[in-house]
Amino acid sequence: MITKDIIEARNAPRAADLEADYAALGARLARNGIAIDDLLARAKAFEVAVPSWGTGTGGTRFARFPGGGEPANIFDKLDDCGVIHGLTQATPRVSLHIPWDKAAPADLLAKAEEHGLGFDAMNSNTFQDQPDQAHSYKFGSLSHVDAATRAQAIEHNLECIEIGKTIGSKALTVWIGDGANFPGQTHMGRQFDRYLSSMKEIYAGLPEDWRIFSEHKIYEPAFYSTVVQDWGTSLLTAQELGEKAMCLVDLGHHAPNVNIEMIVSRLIRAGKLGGFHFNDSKYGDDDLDSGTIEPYRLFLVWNELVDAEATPGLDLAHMIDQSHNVTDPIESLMISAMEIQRAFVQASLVDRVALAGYQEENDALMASATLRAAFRTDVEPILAMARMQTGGAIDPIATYRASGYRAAVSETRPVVKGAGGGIV
Ligand code: LRH
Ligand code: MN
Ligand code: MN
Repeated sequence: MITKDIIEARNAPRAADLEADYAALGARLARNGIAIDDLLARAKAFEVAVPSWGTGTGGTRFARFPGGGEPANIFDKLDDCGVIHGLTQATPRVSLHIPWDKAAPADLLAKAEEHGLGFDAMNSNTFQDQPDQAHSYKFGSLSHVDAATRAQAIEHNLECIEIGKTIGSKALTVWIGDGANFPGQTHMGRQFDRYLSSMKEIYAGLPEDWRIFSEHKIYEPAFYSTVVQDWGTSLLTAQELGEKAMCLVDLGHHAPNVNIEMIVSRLIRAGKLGGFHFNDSKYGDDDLDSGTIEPYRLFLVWNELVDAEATPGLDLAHMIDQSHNVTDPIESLMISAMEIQRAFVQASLVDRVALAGYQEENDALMASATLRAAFRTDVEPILAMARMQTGGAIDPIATYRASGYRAAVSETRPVVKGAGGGIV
C-alpha cells in the first residue's frame, strides 16, 4: 500500500508551483468567463473504473513477457487497483471478469473495503474454454448451433449476475467472440437469432435495478464475420431485449477511421448508450493506453458526452479496458485514468453557446476552432489540484516510482510464467 504519508511527502515540494499554475490558468479562463473552480469540482467528481485484468501484464498472440511482482490472484489485483485509486483519486471501482476473478464474495468485499473500492460491471467470459467445462466454445457460445452449449453459456452469465449481486455490482457486460472464419461456415441470420434468444434468457435473470451491456467488436477472434460486430447489431440487441439492455462502446472495437463520436451521438439519441471501455488503438483492438495514440478522438467522444450530459436517463458506466505489454500496468492504468479525465475536463471547456451559433451560421472554420481551443487548453493544473485536494498525488507516476511498490510486491508475489499468448 502507498500510504498517505508517502503521497504527502511527495506533494509537499510541488504544492507551491501547483498553486501558482492553477492561479495563472484560473486568470486566463476567467477572461473567457469560465470559473476554474467549477471545472475543479467536475474533475473531482469524475470516475472511471479499472479492469481487474488490466493489472496483469498482457501479451499478444505471439508471446507474453511478464514483469516482476505481477498480481497472482484477484486480491493482488485489488491491491494494485487500490494503489491506482489512492494516487489518482479517479478510479474508485473495479470491473471483474469471471471466472478469472472468482473468489468468496465476503473476501472480495473485505479486500475492496480495505482500499475504499467498489465494484462496477461484471464481465462474463464465454470466449475461452475452462478446464472443467462440458462443452467447448470453439464454434461459439451464446449463438452456438448446439443447445447444450448455449445453455452452458447462458448459465455462466446468470452465475456472473449472482456473483455480482453479492458484491454490489449493478450490471453485466456481455462480449462474445462468436462468429465465423469462412464464408458459408455459419448461417448469419440463424446464428444471430440464436444469440438473441440466449440473451433473452440472461435478460430474464437480471434483477430489477441491474442493466445488461451489449459490447460489439468488429472482428477477432473470428476473422470473417462476427455475430455482434457493430453498433447497429448491438442496438438491435438492446432494443429487442428491453429497457434494461444498453450498448457498451469499446473504443478499440471499430474499423480504422470509423467516426466513434458519431456512434456515441446516435446511441444517446436512441436512449441506448450504457457505457464505455476506454483504450486507444492504431490498427485494431490494440488495447493501448487511453489518449496515447489519438487524444483528439478521445476529446471528441467526451465532447459528445458533455454536450448530452443533461439528457434524461443518461447514466454511463465508464470503464477502462486495456492490456499492457511493455509498461508497468499500474502506471499505464494511471495514465489512462488521467487522460480520460483530461479529455472530460477539456470537453467541459467548450464554449457551447458560441459553437451552436457557428453551427447555425454554417461557419465551419470557427466551429472547428472552438473545439480546438478547448482541446489545446492545458488543464493539468486542474487535474493535479483535484488529486491533491482529494488526497491523491500531484504527480502519480513519480510518486508511484518513488514508493518502490512494485519492487516490494515482487518480494512476496510468485513469479507468473508467461509463455502463452494474450487473450485480449
Ligand atoms: C474483447 C474485450 C471484452 C472482454 C475483454 C477482456 O476484446 O474488449 O471487453 O471482456 O476484452
Ligand atoms: Mn472491451
Ligand atoms: Mn477488446
